Amino acid sequence: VENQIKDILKTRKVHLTLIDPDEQSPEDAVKIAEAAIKGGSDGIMLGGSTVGGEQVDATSYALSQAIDLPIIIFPGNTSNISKYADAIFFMSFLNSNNPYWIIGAQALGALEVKKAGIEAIPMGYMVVEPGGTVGWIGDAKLVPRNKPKIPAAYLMAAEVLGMRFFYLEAGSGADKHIPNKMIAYAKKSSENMVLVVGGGIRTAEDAYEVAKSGADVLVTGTVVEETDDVESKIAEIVEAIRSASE
Ligand code: 1GP
Repeated sequence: VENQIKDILKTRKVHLTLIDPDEQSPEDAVKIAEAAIKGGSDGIMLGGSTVGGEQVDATSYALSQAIDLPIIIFPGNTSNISKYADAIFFMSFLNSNNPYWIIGAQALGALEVKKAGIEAIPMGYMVVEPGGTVGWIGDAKLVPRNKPKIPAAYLMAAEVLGMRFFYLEAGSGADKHIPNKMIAYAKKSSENMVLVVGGGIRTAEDAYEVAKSGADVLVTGTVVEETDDVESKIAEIVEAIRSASE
């Protein structure tokens, strides 16, 4: 999955659709995923701050039967592991005040990830104001929006520690996406890290700005929950990302 993403990045930026298995049945998640893929999304991320393992497993299974594009778990906790997914973002919540989210959950989950036999992609995860549910649950020391250089420092540390992806998160449903300047500093701080940006990307304009500022991978979740026409909404966002890739 990592190589697949990196291959696409040679020519253009990537869009991933985040589905929270807590929000709908596995059958409905399949419908959303199929529509998002028709709209041009490059893969499906599965996760949420409060979702349980059974729902993640059942939705991963249903998706694995129906779609060919990567299914990537975006774990909210140690129970969010499924052998039916293709990969897991194995993340450390770098700006949490609680060591559980930095390394404790990872230690508790590592054996299950190995047993599931899915690809683990090492990722630094950083939550910026407003931070939403994940900021609250994860005891985050939220990055102030007017301090654009802070995530760049963490990204460089993550790279030196051997991580290959870095996720800048504003929180699901945030009223504003990550500030453009913050994305730009993070992107400039490393040539090799894959920069993932999510939270609050709702319109084609948002997506264009985030992509132009330097995001490699853009994640949207809330938009598919808010629209009746997933395919057109994702197509609009994907088109903006593609035009920012040129
Ligand atoms: C949340 O970054 C993702 O973890 C997506 O956020 O729901 O605001 O698109 P949205």
